[in-house]
Amino acid sequence: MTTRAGFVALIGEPNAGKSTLLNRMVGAKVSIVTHKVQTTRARIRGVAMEGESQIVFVDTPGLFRPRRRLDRAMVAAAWTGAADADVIVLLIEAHRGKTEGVNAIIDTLKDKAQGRRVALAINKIDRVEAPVLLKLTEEMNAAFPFEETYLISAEKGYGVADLRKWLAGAMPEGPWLYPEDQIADLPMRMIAAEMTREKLTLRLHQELPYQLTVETESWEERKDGSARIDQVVYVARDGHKGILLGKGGETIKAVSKAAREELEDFLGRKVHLFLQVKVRPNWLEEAERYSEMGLDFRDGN
Ligand SMILES: Nc1nc2c(ncn2[C@@H]2O[C@H](COP(=O)(O)OP(=O)(O)OP(=O)(O)O)[C@@H](O)[C@H]2O)c(=O)[nH]1
Ligand SMILES: [Mg+2]
Repeated sequence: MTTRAGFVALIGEPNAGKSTLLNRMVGAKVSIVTHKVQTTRARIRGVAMEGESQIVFVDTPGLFRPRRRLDRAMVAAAWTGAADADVIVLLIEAHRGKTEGVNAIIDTLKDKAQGRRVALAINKIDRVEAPVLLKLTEEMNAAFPFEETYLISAEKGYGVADLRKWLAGAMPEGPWLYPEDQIADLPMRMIAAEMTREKLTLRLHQELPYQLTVETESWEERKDGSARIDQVVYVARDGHKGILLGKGGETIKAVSKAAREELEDFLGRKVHLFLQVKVRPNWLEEAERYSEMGLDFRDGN
């Protein structure tokens, strides 16, 4: 039996649907998804099996022009993910087409993709008519020599099986990298923190989701089979703490309930989740916050 195994980096602009695609490929929600840009902050790996191939998908933060240290560290993490991969899949949005942001990514790809196989996935095809796709496929392939182009809807599942089959064949021969039944390569405490950050991002407006971070402080297994999880939400300002708590604490309560329900689903058992909000004016400049997120602090320089 010839087994294959390798890494596939999913790159693209923020909101392209990278995390949605990773989750679909893996068959479980291991990477958080929101309708807002810059949801994913670090490289998140999900493992999928296809025949004798093991495909390790690497979800990456969206590529954009970074302003803050955190943004720079995120963008650096995305390009490192691409550099380490056997195959790179560039995701773009069908309805937005070949944007300035996509052009900038293609320019960098020309430098960084040397010798690596690169495929294009035009995502969200459920949002456009067929002729748009034809034109976009031509335009994109004129700009970069993609080995393959797939038209997909990560959300609805269209075209995903074909992409997966091609990727399986494109993986180098070699032993599997993870046990066959493993789907993610992320500590549970971090998945749990991400779930809470997703619920916060969905509920809070404007800049606030970008000004906070969530960390799991302790995880205690209880005799009755349940888990007690304590998390801290770091915010930069007093005012943000007030908004997060909401009137009579109703916002944080709702977030906590939604996160707990998802965690219970994921773990298949009861969870007691406790959230504490701490004001930490300088958290965006603290190395420890970055390592907790799985980012390299120095990349932000
Ligand atoms: N209509 C449609 N929406 C999609 C599709 N795939 C993803 N979405 C939506 O697009 C939004 C962004 O999806 P994500 O998976 O979070 O995108 P991302 O590329 O990981 O974004 P960042 O982590 O911010 O870089 C979410 O609201 C998804 O539900 C699709 O095929 N069709
Ligand atoms: Mg994402």
